[in-house]
Amino acid sequence: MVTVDYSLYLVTDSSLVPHDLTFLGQIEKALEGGVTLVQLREKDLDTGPFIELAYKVKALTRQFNVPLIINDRIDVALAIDADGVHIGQDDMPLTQARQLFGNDKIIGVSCNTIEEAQIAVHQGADYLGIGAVWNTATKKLTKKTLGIQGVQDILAAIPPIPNVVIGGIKLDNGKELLENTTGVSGLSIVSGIMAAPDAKKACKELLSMIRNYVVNP
Ligand code: TZP
Ligand code: MG
Repeated sequence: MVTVDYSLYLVTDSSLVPHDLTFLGQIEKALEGGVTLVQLREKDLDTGPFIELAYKVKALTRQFNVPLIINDRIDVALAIDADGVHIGQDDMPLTQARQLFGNDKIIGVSCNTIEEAQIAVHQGADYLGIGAVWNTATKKLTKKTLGIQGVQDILAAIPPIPNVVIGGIKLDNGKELLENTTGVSGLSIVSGIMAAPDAKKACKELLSMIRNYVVNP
Protein backbone atom coordinates (compact mmCIF):
# COMPACT_ATOMS: atom_id res chain seq x y z
CA MET A 1 0.00 0.00 0.00
CA VAL A 2 1.18 3.55 -0.68
CA THR A 3 2.27 5.55 2.36
CA VAL A 4 -0.44 8.04 3.13
CA ASP A 5 -0.21 11.49 4.61
CA TYR A 6 -3.67 12.30 5.97
CA SER A 7 -2.89 15.91 6.92
CA LEU A 8 -5.16 17.71 4.43
CA TYR A 9 -7.80 15.57 2.78
CA LEU A 10 -9.81 17.21 0.01
CA VAL A 11 -13.29 15.79 -0.57
CA THR A 12 -14.67 17.07 -3.87
CA ASP A 13 -18.06 18.55 -4.66
CA SER A 14 -18.39 19.93 -8.18
CA SER A 15 -21.51 21.94 -7.25
CA LEU A 16 -19.48 24.22 -4.97
CA VAL A 17 -16.91 25.43 -7.51
CA PRO A 18 -17.17 29.20 -8.23
CA HIS A 19 -18.76 29.83 -11.64
CA ASP A 20 -15.67 31.37 -13.19
CA LEU A 21 -13.55 28.33 -12.30
CA THR A 22 -13.59 24.66 -13.36
CA PHE A 23 -13.87 21.53 -11.27
CA LEU A 24 -10.61 19.99 -12.50
CA GLY A 25 -8.87 23.36 -12.30
CA GLN A 26 -9.96 23.69 -8.69
CA ILE A 27 -8.61 20.23 -7.84
CA GLU A 28 -5.33 21.10 -9.56
CA LYS A 29 -5.06 24.31 -7.54
CA ALA A 30 -5.70 22.33 -4.36
CA LEU A 31 -2.95 19.89 -5.32
CA GLU A 32 -0.59 22.79 -5.99
CA GLY A 33 -1.51 24.10 -2.55
CA GLY A 34 -0.45 20.81 -1.01
CA VAL A 35 -3.51 18.66 -0.33
CA THR A 36 -2.20 15.26 0.67
CA LEU A 37 -5.21 13.11 -0.31
CA VAL A 38 -8.17 13.54 -2.68
CA GLN A 39 -11.56 11.88 -2.47
CA LEU A 40 -13.81 12.04 -5.52
CA ARG A 41 -17.30 12.41 -4.09
CA GLU A 42 -19.96 12.99 -6.70
CA LYS A 43 -23.38 11.81 -5.66
CA ASP A 44 -25.34 12.63 -8.78
CA LEU A 45 -23.24 11.15 -11.57
CA ASP A 46 -24.20 8.01 -13.46
CA THR A 47 -21.56 5.29 -13.60
CA GLY A 48 -20.19 6.09 -17.05
CA PRO A 49 -19.65 9.81 -16.45
CA PHE A 50 -18.32 9.05 -12.96
CA ILE A 51 -15.67 6.73 -14.41
CA GLU A 52 -14.78 9.26 -17.10
CA LEU A 53 -14.36 11.98 -14.48
CA ALA A 54 -12.45 9.67 -12.15
CA TYR A 55 -9.84 8.98 -14.85
CA LYS A 56 -9.32 12.72 -15.30
CA VAL A 57 -8.94 13.29 -11.57
CA LYS A 58 -6.59 10.31 -11.32
CA ALA A 59 -4.36 11.79 -14.03
CA LEU A 60 -4.11 14.96 -11.91
CA THR A 61 -3.49 13.28 -8.57
CA ARG A 62 -0.82 11.07 -10.17
CA GLN A 63 1.09 14.17 -11.29
CA PHE A 64 1.30 15.23 -7.66
CA ASN A 65 1.85 11.75 -6.27
CA VAL A 66 -1.27 12.09 -4.13
CA PRO A 67 -3.56 9.09 -3.52
CA LEU A 68 -7.06 9.15 -5.02
CA ILE A 69 -9.95 7.73 -3.02
CA ILE A 70 -13.40 7.11 -4.53
CA ASN A 71 -16.48 7.79 -2.40
CA ASP A 72 -19.07 5.00 -2.07
CA ARG A 73 -18.43 3.25 -5.36
CA ILE A 74 -16.20 0.18 -5.06
CA ASP A 75 -16.98 -0.69 -8.70
CA VAL A 76 -15.67 2.67 -9.90
CA ALA A 77 -12.63 2.45 -7.63
CA LEU A 78 -11.81 -0.99 -9.07
CA ALA A 79 -12.51 0.06 -12.64
CA ILE A 80 -10.06 2.96 -12.58
CA ASP A 81 -7.56 1.30 -10.23
CA ALA A 82 -7.93 4.05 -7.63
CA ASP A 83 -5.81 3.98 -4.48
CA GLY A 84 -8.78 3.55 -2.21
CA VAL A 85 -12.46 3.77 -1.47
CA HIS A 86 -14.38 5.57 1.25
CA ILE A 87 -17.52 3.93 2.58
CA GLY A 88 -20.27 5.20 4.84
CA GLN A 89 -22.29 3.23 7.33
CA ASP A 90 -24.99 2.52 4.73
CA ASP A 91 -22.66 1.57 1.91
CA MET A 92 -21.16 -1.84 1.18
CA PRO A 93 -19.96 -3.32 4.49
CA LEU A 94 -16.23 -3.14 5.11
CA THR A 95 -15.75 -6.92 5.12
CA GLN A 96 -17.19 -7.32 1.62
CA ALA A 97 -15.43 -4.21 0.38
CA ARG A 98 -12.12 -5.65 1.58
CA GLN A 99 -12.79 -8.95 -0.17
CA LEU A 100 -13.38 -7.16 -3.45
CA PHE A 101 -10.67 -4.58 -3.03
CA GLY A 102 -7.82 -6.52 -1.43
CA ASN A 103 -5.35 -5.60 1.27
CA ASP A 104 -3.17 -3.35 -0.83
CA LYS A 105 -5.81 -0.67 -1.24
CA ILE A 106 -6.98 1.95 1.21
CA ILE A 107 -10.43 1.61 2.73
CA GLY A 108 -11.79 4.45 4.86
CA VAL A 109 -15.00 4.30 6.88
CA SER A 110 -17.23 7.14 8.09
CA CYS A 111 -17.94 6.98 11.82
CA ASN A 112 -20.18 9.10 14.01
CA THR A 113 -20.15 7.05 17.23
CA ILE A 114 -17.67 5.19 19.41
CA GLU A 115 -19.33 1.90 18.48
CA GLU A 116 -19.08 2.54 14.75
CA ALA A 117 -15.42 3.46 15.16
CA GLN A 118 -14.66 0.35 17.24
CA ILE A 119 -16.31 -1.90 14.68
CA ALA A 120 -14.50 -0.25 11.76
CA VAL A 121 -11.15 -0.66 13.55
CA HIS A 122 -11.94 -4.27 14.41
CA GLN A 123 -12.88 -5.04 10.81
CA GLY A 124 -9.64 -3.60 9.51
CA ALA A 125 -10.38 -0.12 8.19
CA ASP A 126 -7.23 1.68 7.05
CA TYR A 127 -8.49 5.02 8.29
CA LEU A 128 -11.60 6.54 9.84
CA GLY A 129 -13.50 9.61 8.73
CA ILE A 130 -14.90 11.05 11.95
CA GLY A 131 -17.80 13.49 11.80
CA ALA A 132 -19.59 15.55 11.32
CA VAL A 133 -17.80 17.65 13.89
CA TRP A 134 -19.84 20.76 13.11
CA ASN A 135 -22.86 21.65 11.05
CA THR A 136 -22.33 22.17 7.37
CA ALA A 137 -24.34 23.30 4.37
CA THR A 138 -22.45 20.80 2.19
CA LYS A 139 -24.26 17.68 3.40
CA LYS A 140 -27.68 17.08 4.89
CA LEU A 141 -26.76 15.60 8.25
CA THR A 142 -28.91 12.84 9.70
CA LYS A 143 -26.85 12.26 12.83
CA LYS A 144 -25.77 14.48 15.69
CA THR A 145 -22.75 16.71 15.26
CA LEU A 146 -19.87 15.64 17.50
CA GLY A 147 -18.20 18.87 18.52
CA ILE A 148 -14.58 18.78 19.61
CA GLN A 149 -15.38 16.72 22.70
CA GLY A 150 -17.25 14.10 20.69
CA VAL A 151 -14.25 13.66 18.39
CA GLN A 152 -11.93 13.31 21.37
CA ASP A 153 -14.26 10.77 23.00
CA ILE A 154 -14.16 8.57 19.89
CA LEU A 155 -10.37 8.78 19.59
CA ALA A 156 -9.94 7.95 23.28
CA ALA A 157 -12.03 4.77 22.87
CA ILE A 158 -10.09 3.20 20.00
CA PRO A 159 -6.49 2.16 19.41
CA PRO A 160 -4.40 4.60 17.38
CA ILE A 161 -5.48 4.50 13.74
CA PRO A 162 -5.16 7.04 10.94
CA ASN A 163 -8.18 9.33 10.95
CA VAL A 164 -9.54 12.51 9.50
CA VAL A 165 -12.18 14.76 10.99
CA ILE A 166 -14.86 16.27 8.74
CA GLY A 167 -17.76 18.70 8.82
CA GLY A 168 -17.79 22.47 8.82
CA ILE A 169 -14.03 22.78 9.15
CA LYS A 170 -12.35 26.05 8.20
CA LEU A 171 -8.97 27.49 9.15
CA ASP A 172 -9.92 28.94 12.54
CA ASN A 173 -12.10 26.17 13.95
CA GLY A 174 -9.71 23.58 12.46
CA LYS A 175 -6.95 25.11 14.55
CA GLU A 176 -9.17 25.05 17.61
CA LEU A 177 -9.97 21.39 16.95
CA LEU A 178 -6.32 20.38 16.61
CA GLU A 179 -5.33 22.41 19.67
CA ASN A 180 -7.88 20.64 21.79
CA THR A 181 -7.58 17.03 20.67
CA THR A 182 -4.90 14.35 20.63
CA GLY A 183 -4.55 11.76 17.92
CA VAL A 184 -6.18 13.49 14.94
CA SER A 185 -4.25 12.63 11.75
CA GLY A 186 -5.74 15.28 9.51
CA LEU A 187 -8.60 17.50 8.44
CA SER A 188 -11.04 16.63 5.69
CA ILE A 189 -12.53 19.61 3.93
CA VAL A 190 -15.08 20.16 1.15
CA SER A 191 -16.41 23.72 0.83
CA GLY A 192 -13.39 25.35 2.46
CA ILE A 193 -11.40 24.26 -0.58
CA MET A 194 -13.87 23.61 -3.42
CA ALA A 195 -15.62 26.96 -3.00
CA ALA A 196 -12.48 28.99 -2.38
CA PRO A 197 -11.74 31.78 -4.88
CA ASP A 198 -8.06 30.85 -4.52
CA ALA A 199 -7.94 27.16 -3.63
CA LYS A 200 -4.14 27.03 -3.74
CA LYS A 201 -3.85 29.78 -1.15
CA ALA A 202 -6.59 28.24 1.01
CA CYS A 203 -4.78 24.89 1.02
CA LYS A 204 -1.40 26.44 1.77
CA GLU A 205 -2.86 28.27 4.76
CA LEU A 206 -4.65 25.18 6.02
CA LEU A 207 -1.62 22.97 5.59
CA SER A 208 0.81 25.28 7.33
CA MET A 209 -1.60 25.47 10.27
CA ILE A 210 -2.14 21.69 10.33
CA ARG A 211 1.59 20.95 10.19
CA ASN A 212 2.00 22.69 13.56
CA TYR A 213 -0.11 20.00 15.19
CA VAL A 214 0.03 16.86 13.10
CA VAL A 215 3.01 14.68 12.34
CA ASN A 216 2.43 12.38 9.37
CA PRO A 217 4.79 10.20 7.37
N1 TZP B 1 -19.52 14.00 5.76
C1 TZP B 1 -19.78 14.52 6.95
S1 TZP B 1 -19.87 16.20 6.90
C2 TZP B 1 -19.52 16.23 5.24
C3 TZP B 1 -19.37 14.94 4.79
C4 TZP B 1 -19.09 14.55 3.39
C5 TZP B 1 -19.44 17.47 4.45
C6 TZP B 1 -18.40 18.41 4.95
O1 TZP B 1 -18.32 19.51 4.11
P1 TZP B 1 -17.67 20.89 4.53
O2 TZP B 1 -17.99 21.81 3.38
O3 TZP B 1 -16.18 20.69 4.65
O4 TZP B 1 -18.31 21.33 5.79
MG1 MG C 1 -21.29 6.92 1.36
